[in-house]
Amino acid sequence: MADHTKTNIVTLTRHVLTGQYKHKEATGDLTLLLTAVQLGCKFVESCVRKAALVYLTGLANQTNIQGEDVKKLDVLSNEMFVNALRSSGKVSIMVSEEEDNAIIVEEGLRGKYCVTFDPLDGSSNIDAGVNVGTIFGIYKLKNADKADVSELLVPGSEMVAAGYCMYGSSCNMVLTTGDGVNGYTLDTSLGEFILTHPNIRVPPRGKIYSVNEGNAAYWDDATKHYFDSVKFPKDGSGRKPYSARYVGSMVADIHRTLLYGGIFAYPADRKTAKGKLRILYECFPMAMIMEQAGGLATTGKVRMLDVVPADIHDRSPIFLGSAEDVKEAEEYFRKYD
Ligand code: AHM
Ligand code: MG
Repeated sequence: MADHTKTNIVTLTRHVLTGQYKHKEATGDLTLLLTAVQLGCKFVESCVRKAALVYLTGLANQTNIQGEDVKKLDVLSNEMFVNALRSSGKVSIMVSEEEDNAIIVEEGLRGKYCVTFDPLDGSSNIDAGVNVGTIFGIYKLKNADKADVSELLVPGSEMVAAGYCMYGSSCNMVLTTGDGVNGYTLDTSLGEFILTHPNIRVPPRGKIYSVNEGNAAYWDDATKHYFDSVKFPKDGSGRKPYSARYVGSMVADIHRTLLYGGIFAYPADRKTAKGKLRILYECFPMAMIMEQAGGLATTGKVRMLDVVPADIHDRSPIFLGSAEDVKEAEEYFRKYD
């Protein structure tokens, strides 16, 4: 419930607009684009809350209680984002985890931005009520007339904004427009994201590691020795073993890492040469957020945001979180390369 005694609340839209006023050349287009992103997130939030009730979970083509076909939640979420972004008039190209090809917006509705997104990341967790999320990255087109997908095959450092929304015990949006990281919580009675976590900074070192340890049999030496080092600190090092936490939903694992510190990783292994996570709508946005919050993100060997994806669904190994923890992981890759 909204606190109706407070009359000067800072909404996400107000906050982003205030930031834009600092730039004389700002047109407000990014704010309008973010309004479309917010709408998509509010829609997904409302669907996730109702999922079990209206049989949105499980397989597509199920019928609901009225006998109507019900779309799977990730299909529905994708359609919502595509429609909201297209009709904003601010986007020319979209890349979604749910679509094999990039979506090129028809002429007349095109704007100067490209958006990459995973509308419902961690969707395999939905049936168990575990946190899921939406992840997005935003780029400014260099050549707005052409709307060429090659504009997205560039280093992640070219992004102008990135964020995620976590659908958990509350609905939290975390956003960076390249000037730090802020967190907003959805006030469902107002239907607005309210600034609740201004200027998030990831602690320089954490006490938690987060990785799917079920893949350990396939890890390379660097990955194996690094995680051994956090679990079995050397005698006399004065360090304690780290705690393990792994939700299996990237948004939830990153959100915890951002607030509490530590390291999250999805490494490459002998089964998956490039790891599992997709560069454009999983690795890059999270890497930008982590760096903007004072943390680091690496493939193990190079800065994540320096990677150039080979195609729109390309994957990369990733280690990100507290700066000191990530630097340590990189040392193991230098040592065992
Ligand atoms: P998805 O996009 O198919 O949902 O997969 C991405 C998810 C991430 O949220 C999470 O970090 C990872 O897959 C977990 O994978 P695993 O089950 O292999 O540990
Ligand atoms: Mg995903």
